[in-house]
Amino acid sequence: RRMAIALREAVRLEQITLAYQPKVALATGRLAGVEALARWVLPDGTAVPPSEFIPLAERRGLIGALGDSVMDTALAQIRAWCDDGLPAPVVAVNFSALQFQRENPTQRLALAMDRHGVPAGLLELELTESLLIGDIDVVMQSLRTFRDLGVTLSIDDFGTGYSSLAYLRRFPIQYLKIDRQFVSAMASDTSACEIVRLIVEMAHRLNLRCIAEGIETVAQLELLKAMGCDEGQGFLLARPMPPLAMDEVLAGRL
Ligand code: G
Ligand code: G
Ligand code: NA
Ligand code: MN
Repeated sequence: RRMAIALREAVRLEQITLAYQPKVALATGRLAGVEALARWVLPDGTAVPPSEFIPLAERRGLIGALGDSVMDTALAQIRAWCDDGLPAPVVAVNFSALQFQRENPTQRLALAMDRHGVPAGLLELELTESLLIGDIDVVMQSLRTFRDLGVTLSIDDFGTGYSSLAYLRRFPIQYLKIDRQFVSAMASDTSACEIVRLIVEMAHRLNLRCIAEGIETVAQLELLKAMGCDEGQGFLLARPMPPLAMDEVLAGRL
């Protein structure tokens, strides 16, 4: 309860910041994009993990305001990279299912992109399986509008939950993120390895790109390359980093 009040205050004071984690094209090793990850550091220096404050925000009706703040920060960052002459990467923002239940989620996003002068091609939304809760038609309409705007849509944590395959058929997505649990197990567990192989193959047959998240070892990386997985993300490749460190990565890429 006290946490909820503190979180509301932190959102209002714009104390929720973003860290950026690179996504790497596995065939070339080049930067393919970044994921924006929300960070909350209390005045006493304690970092509250997003795995705590995102669900808290969802329970307490704060995810709308938090989501707006995250989006605004991400778009301002893209603008700043462009203004600084850096090669702005596609930025993937996590988008909670509850954000679809608000009034006009698509118009809200379109206005925010306009306000920052950010082209939709530089924005990606990472969606989770919980998307299927609530009114499917409303979600579907929003997804189509996002697509029409030119925003990339991806399914996060693919393979977990209960309806992943239904998503592929019904939603206009471009990108699958293979859940970390399969990636971490793949070098030691044959079935995890075969599941990853099948997801990669299925993604390609459906004309989707795929990315493996949570890559921590060279063995995992080599297996994923051999399978033809398009992109990778994980501590082995790069950790989430503050904006200034990301500036340096982008500058080095010039
Ligand atoms: O940043 P990791 O370091 O701990 O993130 C933990 C979880 O929080 C992940 O599932 C991630 O998708 C989610 N998350 C991080 N930032 C955001 C955000 O801005 N919005 C939403 N909805 N989820 C986020
Ligand atoms: O659910 P989502 O995929 O958005 O989660 C992103 C989370 O995964 C972030 O908390 C990020 O810090 C974390 N993460 C990124 N790379 C790795 C990794 O290689 N290993 C582990 N354990 N977590 C990672
Ligand atoms: Na994510
Ligand atoms: Mn994920």
